[in-house]
Amino acid sequence: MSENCLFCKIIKGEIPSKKIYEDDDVFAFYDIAPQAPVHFLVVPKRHIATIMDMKPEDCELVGKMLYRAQLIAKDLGLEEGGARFVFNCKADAGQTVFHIHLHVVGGQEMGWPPF
Ligand code: IU
Repeated sequence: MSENCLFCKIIKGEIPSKKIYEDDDVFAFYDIAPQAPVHFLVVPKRHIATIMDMKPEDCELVGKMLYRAQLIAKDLGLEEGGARFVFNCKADAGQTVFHIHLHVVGGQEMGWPPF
């Protein structure tokens, strides 16, 4: 846990969120400002600031995030149409919260490239 991290506070319940799922390693909740009909975030309970701060020992944890994200996506009706699974990393990608989070957006067609 990191003292002033917004997502650490959400995980601890100090800041409210619309929780979807929680286990010992990961936490998932609806994004407060959805960018698509379905938009949720999957975060690790362990504080990792950016994807570029990943260490070898984080590989299994990030795999668990992805695994859980696709299960939730299917539960929320995205299996047929698919979804986008995104990590924004640092300034150029628009990362605003420095605790890694996997965005899952879906429920509509999306364009590419995303800028
Ligand atoms: P980003 O990839 O760091 O830009 O994404 C941060 C996301 O966190 C963004 O989509 C916000 O809407 C979302 N969020 C949230 O769900 N709850 C909050 O209390 C805050 C941000 I602050």
